[in-house]
Amino acid sequence: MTHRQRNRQWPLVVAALLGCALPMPTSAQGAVSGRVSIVERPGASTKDMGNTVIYLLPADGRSLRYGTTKVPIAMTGKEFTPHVRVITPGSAVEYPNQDPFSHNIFSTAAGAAFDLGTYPNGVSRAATFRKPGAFPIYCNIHSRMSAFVVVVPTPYHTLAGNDGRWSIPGVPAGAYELHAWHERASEVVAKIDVPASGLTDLSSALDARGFVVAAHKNKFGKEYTSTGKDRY
Ligand SMILES: [Cu+2]
Repeated sequence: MTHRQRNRQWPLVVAALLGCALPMPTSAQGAVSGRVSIVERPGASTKDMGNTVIYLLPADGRSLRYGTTKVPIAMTGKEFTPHVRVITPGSAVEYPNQDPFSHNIFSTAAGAAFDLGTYPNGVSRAATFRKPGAFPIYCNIHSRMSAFVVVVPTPYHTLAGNDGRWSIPGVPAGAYELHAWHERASEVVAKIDVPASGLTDLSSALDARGFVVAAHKNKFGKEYTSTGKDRY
């Protein structure tokens, strides 16, 4: 260990002794954080807060640089896990089949259509998303399986926690649009000015009172039949 490396560890030691957490390392970029809530129908409670996507876009419409990733959405127990992924254009989502029976993952969404075919346990296939948007993902065998891949052209994105809290680190100072997306609500957008020190305690409220569950078609654009051996 060099002298320089040892010195860097001192703040960690001090933090451990004091029993406190160190702030994230920052330059001229701060964290932007807040809390989202969902307005539900009377008597209903929110159980899917963690499926809320939060992202920032420059208010002046300029393009941002971002990297690409490959992330999984597993099929397990006839469900997609996690239910929502947020990625950047050019990123891929792979769908490992962890069920003891086959699935056929597809999307017919404009700008993101794909069909991975039918494949069994232990196999994983992937599809790349090129365009921004919120794309529903389905299984052609099990009509109740659904997921969303939300593609945003910004590195400043995150999912809210189950308590609605979210934080996006390393946001350069500037004017942004703060977007909050949830599958059961219309997207909410607010203008924010982020100083170099970051911004906290932002709040967004999504309105899910108008949401109705709508049946979707299979990959052929037809109704699902209930004659399959894996039917519900
Ligand atoms: Cu399936």
